[in-house]
Amino acid sequence: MSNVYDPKSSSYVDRSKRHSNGAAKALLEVMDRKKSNLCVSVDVAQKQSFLTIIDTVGPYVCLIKTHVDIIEDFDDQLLAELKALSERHDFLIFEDRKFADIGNTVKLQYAKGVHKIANWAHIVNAHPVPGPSIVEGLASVGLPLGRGLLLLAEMSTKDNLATGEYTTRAVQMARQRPDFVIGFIAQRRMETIGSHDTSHGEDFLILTPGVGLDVQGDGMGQQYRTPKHVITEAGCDVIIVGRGIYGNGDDVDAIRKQAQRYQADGWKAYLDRLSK
Ligand code: BMP
Repeated sequence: MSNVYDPKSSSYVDRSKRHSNGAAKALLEVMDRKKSNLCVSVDVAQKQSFLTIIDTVGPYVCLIKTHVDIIEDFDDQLLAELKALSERHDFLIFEDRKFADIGNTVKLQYAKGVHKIANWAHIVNAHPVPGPSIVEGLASVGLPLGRGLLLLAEMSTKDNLATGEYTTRAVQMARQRPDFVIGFIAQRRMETIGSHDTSHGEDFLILTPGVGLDVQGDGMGQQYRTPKHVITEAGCDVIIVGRGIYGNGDDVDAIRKQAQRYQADGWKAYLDRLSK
């Protein structure tokens, strides 16, 4: 059928109009505006290093991914500076918290504690393992603030358990809350999973970790694919890159060059996909 909607062949900006969730819309719009489908995952333990990397890669990314619990000298000033950088460089913030508990607990973890994640993260993610109640708990905090949630439907690591029926159930959970669940952490598109009818125009954001241009793994189970494989071939939307950008030391010129390289490569892969 030629009129079946396919997110893979639609532009990011056209797709932004299909999303009602504010965070999904904003992400697709910034991707189009900055010509970037690059998310940098800033997994470092010192506040100064964290902020320096973000300030350096900021112009080239649509999204910054954080693991805020890694930071040893965390304070509220760090959050103020992170927010200021997000406004100056025009990117969204994704806290990779991987919530995985009962609704009541995740609600507290999202809104409270030292980090008060809901106050500053436009997007968070959750493991679907507890079932739909995890989404309900998080939505009760995030929806009033205009936030979005990603479910981990697949993982990038060798021999991970998020496959088959587990992935299908994750997609079914997302379909129950399209106002809040904006997509997945996954390795390929998810719309055809558990449903052969894509004509109703389903559109999920697929954010994909395990991306690297120079190495295939990290010796600890991580598996890397190239932007071409992830974006052009598998049809994912956002490449998540961590050590591929800053793994060779603190030199800001080297970090900037790597961010520019991944941005260019990811965008070319997207244009190649659209022209197919
Ligand atoms: P790196 O590019 O340095 O391997 O970092 C990948 C990042 O993506 C890490 O922050 C990790 O927590 C995250 N991630 C992953 O690698 N695989 C997954 O399946 C899900 C993730 O969130």
